[in-house]
Amino acid sequence: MGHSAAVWDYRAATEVIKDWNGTDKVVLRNPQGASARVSLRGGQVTSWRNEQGEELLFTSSKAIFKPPKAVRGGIPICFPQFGNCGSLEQHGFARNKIWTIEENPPPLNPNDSHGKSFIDLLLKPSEEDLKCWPHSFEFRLRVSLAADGSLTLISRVRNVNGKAFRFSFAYHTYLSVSDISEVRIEGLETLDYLDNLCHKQRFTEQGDAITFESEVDRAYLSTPNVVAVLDHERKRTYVIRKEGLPDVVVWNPWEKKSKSMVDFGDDEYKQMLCVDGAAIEKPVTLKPGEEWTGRLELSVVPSTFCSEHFDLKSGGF
Ligand code: TA6
Repeated sequence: MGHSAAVWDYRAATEVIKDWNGTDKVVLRNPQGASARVSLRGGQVTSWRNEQGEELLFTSSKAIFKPPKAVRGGIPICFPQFGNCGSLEQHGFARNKIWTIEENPPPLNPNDSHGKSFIDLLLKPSEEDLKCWPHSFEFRLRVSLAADGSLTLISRVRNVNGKAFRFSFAYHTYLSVSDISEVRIEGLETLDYLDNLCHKQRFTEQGDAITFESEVDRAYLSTPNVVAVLDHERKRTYVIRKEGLPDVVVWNPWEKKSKSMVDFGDDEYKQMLCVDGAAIEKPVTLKPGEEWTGRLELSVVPSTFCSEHFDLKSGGF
């Protein structure tokens, strides 16, 4: 009789620790050795490592881990406002709030838990928040790590208010790359974008894949649900799948802007690229009792595998 494979206890693979400044942080692990870390400060994923222990997300060596400054790296959550397009602080307040762990959230699709290590976080507005954004909401965030090492973030925003409200949103994803000049993005060709370096003027992306040789700060509109970021030097491709997030923000501060940011190293722009699943152009409107879901799945495949087998249009292998 064959030996039964030891069953991996996913609950045990979810551990809550305190980080160096006393903030609770959740560590997720999978049987193959991959891991992810989620800080309760901002519900921010601060680390995502593959089976070899290699860090897949960028965090600046100059990142400031003291509130109110948001941590420069990982995946900050921009809510209820993206950027400075509104009356709130840049990128909203959610990334600066302490979230709580929710033991029994309303159920998700069983596939979102089966064979995954996961944690459920909850954010509700404080009295202070309601003064600057007078809308009662419940923001549920599930972060999960699958057996294949892929990382999924599922945001559910419920309007528990008496009247409708609108918000914009982004998963501000700092990808770690080998050399920005060796990176290309596939899936955004020929799409319109709002250029944040040109007063949000609207342009249409020319040619084929996007490459980088200067500062880029754009919101691509009505994008496909799958985008690929190819890092040639590392022979690695980030596959970004998303739902409920029609836009994609692409940001690299390049040299000059890097020097102007206190929490960013002068040359660090060479090792990072932000590619954010977002809902910006058409803010999400929720009537009382309604709920919005924004889903982001990040996976990594060897570039060779990707170009031979991956069809962006179908989003499948
Ligand atoms: O995502 C692009 C962007 O809005 C840029 O304009 C840049 O400001 C970046 O976000 C970082 O914002 P932060 O508030 O984290 O400094």
